Amino acid sequence: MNDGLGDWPEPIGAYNAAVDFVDRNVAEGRGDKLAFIDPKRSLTYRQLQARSNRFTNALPRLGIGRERRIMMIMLDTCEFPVVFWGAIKAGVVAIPINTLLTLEQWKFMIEDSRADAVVISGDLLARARPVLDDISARRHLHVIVSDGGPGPRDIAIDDLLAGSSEDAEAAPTNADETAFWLYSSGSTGNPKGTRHVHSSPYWSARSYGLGILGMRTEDVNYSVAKLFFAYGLGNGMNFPMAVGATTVLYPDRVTPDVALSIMREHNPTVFYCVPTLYAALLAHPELGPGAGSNRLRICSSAGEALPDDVGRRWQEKVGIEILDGIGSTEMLHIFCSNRTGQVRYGSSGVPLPNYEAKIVDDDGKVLGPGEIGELVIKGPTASEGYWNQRARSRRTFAGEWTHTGDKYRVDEDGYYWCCGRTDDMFKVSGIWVSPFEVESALITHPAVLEAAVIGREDTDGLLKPKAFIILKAGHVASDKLLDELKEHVKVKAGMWKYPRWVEVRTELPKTATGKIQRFKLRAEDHPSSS
Ligand code: 3UK
Repeated sequence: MNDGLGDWPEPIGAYNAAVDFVDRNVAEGRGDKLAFIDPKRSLTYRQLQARSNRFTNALPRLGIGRERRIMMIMLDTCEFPVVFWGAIKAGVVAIPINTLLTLEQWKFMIEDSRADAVVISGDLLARARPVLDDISARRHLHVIVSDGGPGPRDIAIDDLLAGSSEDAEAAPTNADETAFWLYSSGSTGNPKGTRHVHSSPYWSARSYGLGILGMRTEDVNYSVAKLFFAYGLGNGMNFPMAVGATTVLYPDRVTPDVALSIMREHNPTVFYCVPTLYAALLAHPELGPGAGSNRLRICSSAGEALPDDVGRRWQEKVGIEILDGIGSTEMLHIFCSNRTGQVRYGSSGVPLPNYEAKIVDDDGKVLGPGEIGELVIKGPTASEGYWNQRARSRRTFAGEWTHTGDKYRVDEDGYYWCCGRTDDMFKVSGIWVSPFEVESALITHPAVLEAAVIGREDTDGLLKPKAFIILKAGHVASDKLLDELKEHVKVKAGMWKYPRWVEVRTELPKTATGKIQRFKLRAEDHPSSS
């Protein structure tokens, strides 16, 4: 390997990621180092190894063998890495999913993946119960409950682990074998089970964790992005565990107050955040040097473009640069990033070591500096494809090159600049919003006839949903009704998806075939940027 990142042996052939990320830390003398801290407990690397080994041993007892799948609907606590690495060591595929999704989405994912078990945090159990019961009525599904009280037919994780040995043999997996999936959502159709192989955490930790962050054993990591997101998974597990560092986990919703109190209590050295929360922290009266930590050395941002003004103001107030980088579920983590001392705010930086980028037009022709086209990426962490979605896999994973669906340009110095999406999707707080989804939720309200949704910049330059609606006859626009519509979307589609602005119209721009022309609404909304 001549990427200049040291001699961590490359995974080729026989390789199990859990042996590399868990066992190696104990074998190299870091068994007593703290791996994870949550508000209720902590785990050293030795304790993590023992407890995850128990989980590895428990799976065959439940009839869950190699290459089968388990779903994780889990909040960020010490139990998350136990289940994730325990499954991977057994050669069982772990599928962490977003704990904030609707019941229909959870149901789709459990059915689509054909998971044999769902491991769920106690606090989420009551909400998930109808879906778990519905599926259990039709086929066998183990429900394993972590951090909380199981129902009569569920398995308490402590009971499951109590009957297992602390020593486990790793399944003799291959570096190219599927280790875990992450569900990726697109503009149309259902979420896609994005399959990642055992060697991908290694390459991501090597290229971003070591290459960009310079992760060290002494580092203390805090990521506001949860472990079920690819961004959080790398931040909170792969990078620290690659070198035996420590991660602070927080299971509940993060507000600026919560983030600052975690910074003060744990003094992380590495902080990973998303643009919306960087902006919200900047508006917090108590934000000061180190953002409350007395040893903060580096800040990472991803999920959506970091507005340059947010980056500059943060650096001025906190004293540490923000390294914006672009990643995706398909590429597992960040593949193009700014670097310490060479930051260009507003850009996504340059490709990571071990990655290549190019900008192409619709015919696949490579474009030169300054020209806008689609960003495509070549790198060792690309997913090996979507589960049971051949047409979409072939479109996204074209040989060695992965299509991002993002419009970019590259400048003369090789920095990449984000210019929007190739479709109508946009991100709010780093999480995808499909206009179609919000529109669908709006029109289920009795007062709404039609709806069109676009992303619109708020005062911090971050995108939020804006809805244009046509009311049904007999309904009149009032502040009360508009507030009611916002609440309606929160319940139907998800908290972060509700329209921050609702404009009432008498007609909406459409094509001859009746497709809403959102680009026309965007152009009206930002005449200068269209
Ligand atoms: C957008 C960005 C501009 C871009 C992710 C870090 O966000 C992640 O994965 P997703 O699958 O979404 C991927 C899409 O999000 N995006 C992400 N980061 C940036 N756009 N600047 C950025 N810095 O449209 C991309 O195609 O949810 C982020 C690590 C792992 C990830 N999965």
